[in-house]
Amino acid sequence: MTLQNGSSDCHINLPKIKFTQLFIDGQFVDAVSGKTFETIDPRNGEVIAIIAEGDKDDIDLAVKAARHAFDNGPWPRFPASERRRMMLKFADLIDQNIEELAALDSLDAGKLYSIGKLSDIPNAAEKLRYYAGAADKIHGSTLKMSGQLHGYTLREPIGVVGLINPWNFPSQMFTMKVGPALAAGCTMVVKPAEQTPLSALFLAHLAKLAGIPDGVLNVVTGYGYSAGAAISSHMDIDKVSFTGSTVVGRLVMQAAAASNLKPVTLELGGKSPFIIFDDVDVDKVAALALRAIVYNKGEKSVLPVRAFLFNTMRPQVDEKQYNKILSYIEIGKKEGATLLAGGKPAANKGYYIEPTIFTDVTDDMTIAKEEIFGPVMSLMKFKSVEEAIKRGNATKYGLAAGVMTNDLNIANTVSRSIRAGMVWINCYLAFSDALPFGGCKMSGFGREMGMESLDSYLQIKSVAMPIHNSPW
Ligand code: TXE
Repeated sequence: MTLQNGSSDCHINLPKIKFTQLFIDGQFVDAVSGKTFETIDPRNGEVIAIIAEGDKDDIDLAVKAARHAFDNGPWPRFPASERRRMMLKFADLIDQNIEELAALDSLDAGKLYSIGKLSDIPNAAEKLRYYAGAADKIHGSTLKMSGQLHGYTLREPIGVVGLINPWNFPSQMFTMKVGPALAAGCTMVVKPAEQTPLSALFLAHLAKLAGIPDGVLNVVTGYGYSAGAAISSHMDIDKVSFTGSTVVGRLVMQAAAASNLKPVTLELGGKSPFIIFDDVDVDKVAALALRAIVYNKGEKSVLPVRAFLFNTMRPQVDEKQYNKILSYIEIGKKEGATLLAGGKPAANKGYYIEPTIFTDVTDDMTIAKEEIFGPVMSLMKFKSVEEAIKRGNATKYGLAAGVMTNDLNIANTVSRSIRAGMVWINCYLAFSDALPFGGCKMSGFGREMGMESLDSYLQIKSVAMPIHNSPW
């Protein structure tokens, strides 16, 4: 069999789906309720596989396993070099299974197989390597105290963590959260998005092959309102890292506060401005904007949705997302924006939408304010640096921004004035595992990637003691 409808995907072999059950305490098991759900191929709306539908009872079991592994198991007690060794092995196993993982994400999320093979999956392995390298470099400080005392800090794993992921980068988001959690010595329960459960289960299998002890990494597939909510409200989970919509991020934070006051990291939606000044090469900007807006089919919160142009077509992840994007396009037309290109379904089956550009978009229009999360871009004109900054900031979100100019003063002024967690100057979508990523305002708080993410899985313990061995 071959994958259908995808330009570069036409001749890849469909992988046999090996793992469809929950992964708890090192075993693949059915949901306690016995319930299942279908995972759908967005190219054609057909069922790929039937997956175990975990809910609160399964989260309880997974947390119990993770708690036991944290309190009694070897993972947090290993020399850090041992954690590093297993994480590196896990990364090597990802590389060895690159084709299967790329095919699973391509099937489940409608991603381009070739991009998965060249970028998503190697990057997923690299994230583990980055944090594996940090595992044995976690240390506190020694401090001088007053009197005959000295103090020092220990940086200890925060405990059992809940990791809730969206569907746009299934394998990469998995290791982006699992990597720092493993390096810190935490144990965890991962809930992948219901649209894309396949690669998470396969990755859990690879973690076991790498020697990561049972109970350290558990994966519960299922829906957000049940399995996801059970994570954020769990009394025995010590931290939640969530990536997804702003609406759900708020629910996660409320549940975390109402239960055991667990800290949360929220990486939410965005409405990123791409500010282009007239001193730059127009062809270069068009090429960059084209690459940026079709990147991952517009399913990326940092995309420069208030600016420029396009190409390669991929399906949106599911019918809900597809209908949502089409309804935003209708709203844009009704509110008076001019449809310059696209705007329609791009195939008679599957969830394909034409890359779409609006002009004559004003700041008060819905398409200028709300995150569409699809290949839709609005072009807006400005007359001064001040106006560009003011309008760039006229959004409730603050995830990312871009500025194109050859004037260093303007580049520095804009990058410092835009309220966003990430600013690209004369480039776009330039990422590094070392560069912390996350937002401000309603794009959330806390950072993924970089040492900042590792810090969020550690807590500081201060210890004080007399310098001489005598009671103080
Ligand atoms: O997100 P949801 P969806 C944004 C983007 C997009 C929107 C919708 O704006 O249009 O999210 O995507 C789980 N308690 N981003 O529908 O619903 C859910 O099962 C706990 C931005 O996928 O937020 C899934 O695992 N968890 C983003 C995860 O949360 C719950 C990337 C995300 O689902 C839950 C993707 C609940 N009550 C989407 N309800 C980025 N920043 O890159 C759902 N979930």
